[in-house]
Amino acid sequence: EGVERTYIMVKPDGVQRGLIGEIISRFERKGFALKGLKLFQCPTDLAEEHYVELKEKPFFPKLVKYIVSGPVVCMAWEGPGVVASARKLIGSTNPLTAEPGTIRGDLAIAVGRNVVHGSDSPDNGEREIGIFIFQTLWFKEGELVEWEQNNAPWLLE
Ligand code: YYY
Ligand code: MG
Repeated sequence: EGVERTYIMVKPDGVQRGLIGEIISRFERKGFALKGLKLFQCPTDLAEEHYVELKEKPFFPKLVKYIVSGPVVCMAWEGPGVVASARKLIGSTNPLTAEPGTIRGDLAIAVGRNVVHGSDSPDNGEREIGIFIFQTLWFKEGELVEWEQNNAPWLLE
């Protein structure tokens, strides 16, 4: 059993607006460990599977169209409590009510253009990263890197 992991994604608007570095930097500076990273053009079936829990929502078709509208940056981040902490760094779903200091609060104005995704539970973190044997989602076998950053003793007691 490993430490907690979350799936973070710079959405197409974040990529187009030149915010990739800014968004990665928020998680990097916090001290979490990057275990996977790629620029990726998401196909429709994968976007639908990623957001399967929202399938019945009226905004679902529009959401899927948005996610496949351009490349995204897929990331797996690891660390203690990383799922909930990343959600805090990201801010609430609607950027207009997201707190200043959060990614969405600082960088976006529309719920349908909220620049970044973060898993909402550790189970969804694993589901979205895609480590399950009979299911892959955003990452395939071999795409995650097993490594220890040498700053760990300066971040973890
Ligand atoms: O986890 P989070 O991204 O903060 O929100 P979700 O409730 O999971 O919805 C996923 C995604 O759907 C959201 O980031 C924007 C979009 N969306 C929307 O377009 N309109 C809504 N009323 C709610 C969500
Ligand atoms: Mg969500």
